[in-house]
Amino acid sequence: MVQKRGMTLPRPELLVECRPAPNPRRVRIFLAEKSLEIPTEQVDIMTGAHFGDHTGRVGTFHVPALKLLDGTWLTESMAICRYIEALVPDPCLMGADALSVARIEMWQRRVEFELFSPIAQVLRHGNPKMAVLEDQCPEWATANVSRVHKGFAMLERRLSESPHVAVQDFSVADITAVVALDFLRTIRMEIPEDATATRIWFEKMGQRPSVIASRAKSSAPRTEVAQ
Ligand SMILES: N[C@@H](CCC(=O)N[C@@H](CS)C(=O)NCC(=O)O)C(=O)O
Repeated sequence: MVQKRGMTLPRPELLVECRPAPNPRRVRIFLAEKSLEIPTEQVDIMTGAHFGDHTGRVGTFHVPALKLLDGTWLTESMAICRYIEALVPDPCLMGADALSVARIEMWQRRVEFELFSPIAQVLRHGNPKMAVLEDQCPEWATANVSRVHKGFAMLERRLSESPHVAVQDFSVADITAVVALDFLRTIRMEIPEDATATRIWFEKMGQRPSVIASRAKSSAPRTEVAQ
């Protein structure tokens, strides 16, 4: 148990994840930034394994899911990160004052909606191997390619004026953006050549130990990833 402002908060006990998938990767990076190690359990979503026992115990089929010592299950990557941030405030990744909290939340959501999600939709609706997870609509995959390009432009504008996505320092918004851009390989797209600020930032992010350690093993087949 962790004592916080007079309350006792249950410690994280287990992270259920799927290593090649991008949402669990966001949580892995977050934990590594906090120097926290939590035992993990893998669920292979590409076989549909998550629709069985995992759903039964967690209450949703999604990964990641964090189990706390009191038996509570937390899902939603950002909810998990929010809990970890409260347990381990340093380094601060979700904002230390009202304005930085709001800015980080705003940029995290913008990157999630305008880039991360469109990339995932291209993969989920465009790659036949993803039919295990999705009632596919190929037109939706195509429509999302142009949304990905708009997302690139949004991020480039932002990184041309700011050293990090949300605030001056590294935050959870950078985590969402770096995971999204790394995930481009699954749809065989790349950061545009002329997105100079994004490329410089991405190169720098790629050197962070948390980002390196969170990579799926290189032996993982390119398409065995899901959002
Ligand atoms: N909003 C959730 C999304 C979680 C999510 O979509 N996870 C993917 C893996 S990256 C998943 O569980 N996919 C299984 C499926 O779609 O059946 C979060 O932020 O954690």
